[in-house]
Amino acid sequence: VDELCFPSVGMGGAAALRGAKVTIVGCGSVGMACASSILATGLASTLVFADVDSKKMRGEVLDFTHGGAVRVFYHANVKAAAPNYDGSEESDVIIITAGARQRPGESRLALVARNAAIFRSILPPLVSRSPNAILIIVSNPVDILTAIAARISGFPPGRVLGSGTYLDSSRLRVALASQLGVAPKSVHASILGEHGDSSVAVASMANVGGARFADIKMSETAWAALHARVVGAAKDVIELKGYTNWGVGAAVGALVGFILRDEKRVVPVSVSAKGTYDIEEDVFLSLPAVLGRGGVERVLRVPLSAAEHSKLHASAQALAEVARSVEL
Ligand code: 6V0
Repeated sequence: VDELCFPSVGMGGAAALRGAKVTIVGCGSVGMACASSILATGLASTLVFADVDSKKMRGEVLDFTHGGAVRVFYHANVKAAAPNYDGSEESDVIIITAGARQRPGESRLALVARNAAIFRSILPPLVSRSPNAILIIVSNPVDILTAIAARISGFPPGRVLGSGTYLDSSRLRVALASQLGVAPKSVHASILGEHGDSSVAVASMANVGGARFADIKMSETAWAALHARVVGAAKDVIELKGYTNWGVGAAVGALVGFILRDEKRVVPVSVSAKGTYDIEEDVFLSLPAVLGRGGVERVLRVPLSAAEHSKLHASAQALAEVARSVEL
């Protein structure tokens, strides 16, 4: 059944035959939005949920299972992991959304100590059960926690990535597209650096259907205002509904698809940045990365303007400062 239901195009090895196994740690609003969009890819044959709140986790498993007869993409087996993470063995991808949620008005960086402690407890049992997995970190502050996850897991840097500014870039593309009256997919624009206040909206790379941003004649002020709106977008949603989940869930589902289909898609995600773009700090932040079955297979060096380059460095320094205050 798996072979019929789960296309093997572009997938390598055992995962091609059995469909992939994906574990999601954290059955909150973000984890479940990720689950829904991963199931929609049709690439996972097994989806494992884990959460300290075992009652909620079992409820989510049951709820997802009920869709099995009516939604083709729910053919995946959705299961709950044991408290010690038994059941998550041999996962191809592990997504971490566990953690404390950003409170209204709270900066992402203020969450760091609370979530770092959670990572120290959950990662060792997870990685010992799935030593070949690719880790995708979503919990905030995502860049700091991705660095912590890389350190704790001992995985090579390419197998640990953070969802980073892929979501921010989507927000930017959607905003630009609505201003220009074109489809977001026809807008190519990236936000690099920290998923947060020091991010860099890269105007020099932006283009719409091939027409460069410079040719669209958007002023620098208008670009800066757009970037500020994107940086504040999460706050807007949190003020309205208390949390964000669907946008990030869609972004993470797409990332999982790029990896499992071995797409070699170039997207901004949080990667080990030291040694690239002349960054000297030992930090993770978002850079254009080639995603495939090996995780982050390469980081692309794109030409940045002098101002963008220096903003990226400021972002690295801001993250390094926070990292120093946390015991990695
Ligand atoms: P939530 O709805 O409170 O869910 C968090 C879940 O984690 C809860 O079900 C908890 O029980 C569970 N949890 C807590 N501790 C543990 C543990 N030790 N082991 C297993 N599970 C645990 O939060 P929500 O889902 O809204 O957000 C989760 C995280 O994602 C937060 O850190 C957010 O700040 C972060 N986000 C990251 C985004 C990004 O773009 N990177 C976007 C939105 C939210």
